Amino acid sequence: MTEDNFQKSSQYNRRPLWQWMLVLVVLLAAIGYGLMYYISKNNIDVANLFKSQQNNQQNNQQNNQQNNQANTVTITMENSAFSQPNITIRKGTTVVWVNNDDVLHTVTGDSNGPMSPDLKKGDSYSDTFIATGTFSYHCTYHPNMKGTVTVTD
Ligand SMILES: [Cu+2]
Repeated sequence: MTEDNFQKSSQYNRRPLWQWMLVLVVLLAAIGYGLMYYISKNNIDVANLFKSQQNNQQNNQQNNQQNNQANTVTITMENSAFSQPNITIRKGTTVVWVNNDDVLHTVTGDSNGPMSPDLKKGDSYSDTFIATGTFSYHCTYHPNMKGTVTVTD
């Protein structure tokens, strides 16, 4: 073996390591690129998934708020009239009557149902309806002030 050949041979011997490094770098680059491509491609789905989860949470919150709002109905008494004289509600709903008039009003069930004290301006009276049925009521001071609450399951 000449010196030249030896150098070539040693070069040749060294080369696999360098090649290994190159292969490793190329492999890592390929894996990295593939991974990034995979992530970037899936990221849209992941982002949408996250977004839709957020939307679901927001929807749930909105639904809860709506349910909370739906569980309370406010009826104002203005110009000697009930703002919503006839309402239909689900069992468990709370109805709040608020007197916005300068005169006294009451919420008095015709036979059963709500039975408020005298309500002066700004006063409110609430009743949670746990039994189904139709409850008609009136104001003891103003016989024309009438209303009904229909409670369904
Ligand atoms: Cu009245």
